[in-house]
Amino acid sequence: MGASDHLQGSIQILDRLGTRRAQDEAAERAALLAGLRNTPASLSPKYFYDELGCALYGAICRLPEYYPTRTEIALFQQYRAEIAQAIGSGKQFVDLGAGDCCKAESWLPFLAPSRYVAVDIAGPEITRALTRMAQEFPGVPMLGVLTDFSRTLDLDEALTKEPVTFFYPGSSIGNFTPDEACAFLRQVQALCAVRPGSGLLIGVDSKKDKARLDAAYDDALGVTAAFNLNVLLHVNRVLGSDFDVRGFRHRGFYNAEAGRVEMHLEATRAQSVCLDGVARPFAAGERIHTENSYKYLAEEFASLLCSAGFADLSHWQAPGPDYTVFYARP
Ligand code: AVJ
Repeated sequence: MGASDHLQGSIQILDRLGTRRAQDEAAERAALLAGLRNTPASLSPKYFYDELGCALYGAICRLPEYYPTRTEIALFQQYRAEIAQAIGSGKQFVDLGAGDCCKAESWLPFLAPSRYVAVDIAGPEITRALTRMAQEFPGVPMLGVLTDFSRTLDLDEALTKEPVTFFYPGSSIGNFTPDEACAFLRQVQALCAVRPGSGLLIGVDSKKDKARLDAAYDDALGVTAAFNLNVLLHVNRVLGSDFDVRGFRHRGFYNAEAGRVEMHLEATRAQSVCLDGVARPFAAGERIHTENSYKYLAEEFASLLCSAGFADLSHWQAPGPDYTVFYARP
């Protein structure tokens, strides 16, 4: 354990982010700056998840227009026993992007895992959530891993040699391009392959009617707009920049040709932002691309899983089909 790792009752937190940030904070900052100076400007959706961003994402999941979360919850409820039987019990349960751990919470009684490993980029949220989980499941050892797995999933040393169930719900895989998603799934497959009895439980949102996707990412209450705009407040803290939130507006829409929802922040007027001492002018209407959320037909995602080396697939689908849950084994 490093200096920043600490014990909290039966909970252990591995702060990979602290270690990593200390090592290449400059590289992270440089990548963020480079994206913002680019034309078109862009930034990584990982910057959404500061404290306020996590709360706003929780609110998005309760919006009438944002169907993915409740559709996935309904699928899990309907097929819980069947899915649990396919997975088996007593394995390590690794929650990728665990957030508030609410989705995993409903699985633990059915999977009786040997340990629960919550992986996330948001430190305060995961620490709070694991404290709650430890009280609810006193017999299950809890490990929190603070890390950014968008590039590499270096979990090998955090895992034991026992079989592992990876849990990647919410269609978060959609934040990767299909090529990146394939590379990420290959890493999961490799961790599974050396631990016989392992697999991946993953939820994937489907391509569908543009009007429904547009509404899901541009809701009437403006919660998604606040979630998107909040990234500027986070970036200001990270970079010491002076983005004016009122100088930008939210855009969220389905790009059917690209098979993805896109979110952008659009300058409402010409303005200049000071980025690391250098002015970055924005023309009126110029956009910062903040997120892609790729959507997959079940057959498209099945072939992506196969390209990543998963050979044994089971799936469960919500009517529409709006959403698919896969259990994939090497
Ligand atoms: C957390 C990546 C699954 O893409 O639907 C919600 C994030 N962005 N509304 C998604 C999000 C805007 C969400 N994921």
